[in-house]
Amino acid sequence: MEEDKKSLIDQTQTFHPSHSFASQANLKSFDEYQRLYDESINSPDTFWGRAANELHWFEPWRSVLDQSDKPNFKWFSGAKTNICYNCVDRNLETRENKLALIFEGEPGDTRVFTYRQLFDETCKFANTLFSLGIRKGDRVAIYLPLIPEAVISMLACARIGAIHSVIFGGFAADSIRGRILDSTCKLVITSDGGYRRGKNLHMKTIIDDAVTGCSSVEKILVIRRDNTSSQNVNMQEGRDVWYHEASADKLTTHESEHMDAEDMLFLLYTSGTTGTPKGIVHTTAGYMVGTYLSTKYIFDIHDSDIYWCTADVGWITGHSYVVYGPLLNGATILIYEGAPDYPNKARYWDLIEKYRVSIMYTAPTAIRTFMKWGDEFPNSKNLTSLRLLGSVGEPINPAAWLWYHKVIGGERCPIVDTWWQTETGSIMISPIPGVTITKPGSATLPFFGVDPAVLTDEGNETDYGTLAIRKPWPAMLRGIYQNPGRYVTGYWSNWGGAYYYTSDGAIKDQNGYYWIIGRLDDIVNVAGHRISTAELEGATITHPWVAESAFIGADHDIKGQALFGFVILKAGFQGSDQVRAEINEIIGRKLGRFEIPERLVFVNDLPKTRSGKIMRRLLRNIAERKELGNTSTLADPAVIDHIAEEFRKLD
Ligand code: 6R9
Repeated sequence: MEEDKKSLIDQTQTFHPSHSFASQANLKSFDEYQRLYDESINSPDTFWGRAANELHWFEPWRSVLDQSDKPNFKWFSGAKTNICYNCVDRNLETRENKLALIFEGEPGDTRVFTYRQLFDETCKFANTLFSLGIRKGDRVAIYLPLIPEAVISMLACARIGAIHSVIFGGFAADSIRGRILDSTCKLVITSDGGYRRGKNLHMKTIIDDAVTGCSSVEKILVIRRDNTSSQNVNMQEGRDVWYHEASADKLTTHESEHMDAEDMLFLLYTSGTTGTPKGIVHTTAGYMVGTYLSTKYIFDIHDSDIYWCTADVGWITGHSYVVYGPLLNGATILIYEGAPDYPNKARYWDLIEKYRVSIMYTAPTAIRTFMKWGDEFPNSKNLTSLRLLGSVGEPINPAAWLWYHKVIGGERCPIVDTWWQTETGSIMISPIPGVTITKPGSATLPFFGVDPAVLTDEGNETDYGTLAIRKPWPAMLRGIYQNPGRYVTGYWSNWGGAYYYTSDGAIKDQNGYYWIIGRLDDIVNVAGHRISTAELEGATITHPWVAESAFIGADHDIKGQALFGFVILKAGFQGSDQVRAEINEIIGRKLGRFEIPERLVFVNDLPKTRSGKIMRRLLRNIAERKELGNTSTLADPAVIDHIAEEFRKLD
C-alpha cells in the first residue's frame, strides 16, 4: 500500500513559480528561502531577533529563546511589548489614512475604518473595558458575529492586557458555558444579534442561558448590531450594559499596557481526543513575531493589497490570519458577516469583485462546496484582482486544488496550502508564493524556524509516519489552561520529549515535500492494513460525479475495523448501484481492493462542525448503530438523521 501512495505522489503535476509574482514579492527566490531557512534553523536567535526588530518593543529582550525549562520554552524573555500597539499605533506613522478594516454585513451594510479610526475605536473600547473593572490578566469571553467589534474587542483586550477567549458565534449555550467556567471569565462581550442566511441570530439570548451558573461573570457588554432586535433584548439590571451607552463618554486615547513577553495573550478552546475542549494558551511576544513574519512572507502582504481570510475570528485562523498577522503587517483586511450563499451562491465572488480583493484565504471544504455549486457563479464576476490564494484546515485534494487554481485563480495565482494547528499558533508548512514549486495536495516545505520530521512510533525518520516538530518555534502554545500536565503528556511525551507531537500523519516525498494525510485519529486499521480515510476521500473525489466524501472506520468482528463511505454527489446526479460500483472500482484501482468500503452511502450532506470539519465520530456511531450522542457542535443537526436513514436503507 505504501507503494501505491508513493506512486500517486510521484505522478502528481507540479506547478512552477511565477517569475512575475516573485519579482515583486517580499521573498524573491528559492535561494533566498533556502538561505533564510538554514539561518532560522542554525541560528534561531539571530533570525528571530532580526524579525522581532521589525516590530515595536517598550523594553528589549534578554534572550531570544530560553530552553532551560523544556518543554516550557520561553521566547523574548525580559522584553516588554503590546500586540495591539504593534497592530494599530505602529501603523499610524505611515498608514494613518489607509484602510485597516472593511466590513460587509450579510444584509449588505458596510463600515470601513482607517488605521486612525481603528486606533480611536480600539482605545474607546479599551477605556470602556477598564471602566467595567477589567484589568490585566482578567479573562474576557467574546461571543459575537463577524462584525468590526469582534476585531476591535480582541485588540482592546490585548491593549489592556486582558486575556480574550473568543467563542465561535455558532456554539450553543452548553459549549459556551463550559468554556466560560473553565477560564472563569469576568466579562462576556456579545451582541443583540447577527445575520446568517437572512435570519437574525439571538446571541444575547444564548448568552443569558450560557452564563447561568457562571459565578465569575460580573458583567455582560452588549453591542448593538441590529436596531430592531435590540428592542427585544432582555437587559438585566446591574449586570448587562449596552456598549454604545457605556462607551459614549470614553476617550479615544488609551496608553497600552506594557506586557511581559510571556504574559498570556489569549485562550482558545479546541477539541482534543477527549470529550472536553482544551484551553490552548498563547502568549504575547512569540505569537506576535510568529504571526507577523508568516503573514509577511506567506501572504506576501503589500500596501496595495486587499486581504480576505474567510475564517471566523472564533477559530485560530481568525486570530492569526484575520486579525493579528495582517494588522501587524499594516494590511487592509476584509471581513464578511454572513453565509456564502446569501442572497445567492455568488456572494463571495461578488465581494471579491466589489472590494477588489487581491489575497483570498479559505478552506478546502468551502472550495469543494463552490465546485459543487458550479462554475457559473465565480464566472459571473470579475475576479482578476486576485493575485494569491490560500487554503487551510484540512488536506486539500488535488481536484479541489486544481479547480481553485483554474476557476478562481485564473491559472495566474499561486496557491499556498498552509498546514498548522490551533496549538502551533502560526503557519508551519506552506509554500512561499511565487518561489516554491507547488504540487496539488502537498503543503510543500517548512516555514522559517520549523524543523519537521516524519517519524515511526519508535522515533526513526521515515517517509510515511507521524508528523513531529523538532524545535520550538515562537508562536507555539505555552500550555493548556489549568492543566499543565496535559500539555506535557499530550504534546511533548512521545519520542522521549525530543519532539512536538502533531497527531497528523504525513508523507515526506523524494523532494522533501510534506503531504499531510490527516489526523491519525482518522486512520483506520482494516485487517492489519493501515488505511487513511483522507486518501480514500482523495480517490473517491476523482469520480466526476462526486462532490465530497467522508470515510470512517467502524468496529468489525472479523477485520477489526471496516470502512464506510459517505458520498455527496454533485448537483443533478443521482446515486445508484452503478455509480457505487464505479467508485469502488476507482478505489480498488487506485488504492487496492482491500480499501473498498463495506458500505457506500449516498447522502445530501455531511455532519460538520461550524468550522467545516467532518464529525467522523457521528458517522462512526451510525455505522456502529450506536446512540448518536452529542450533536450540539454540528452546523446542522438535521443532517445526521438523513444520513442514518440512508444508511439503514442499505441493510
Ligand atoms: C489551522 C487549523 C488543525 C488540524 C491539523 C490538520 C488539519 C490544518 C491543514 C490540515 C492538511 C492543511 N489541517 N491545515 N491538514 N493540510 N493545510 O485548521 O487549526 O482547527 O486546530 O486544526 O487541521 O489535521 O492537525 P485547527
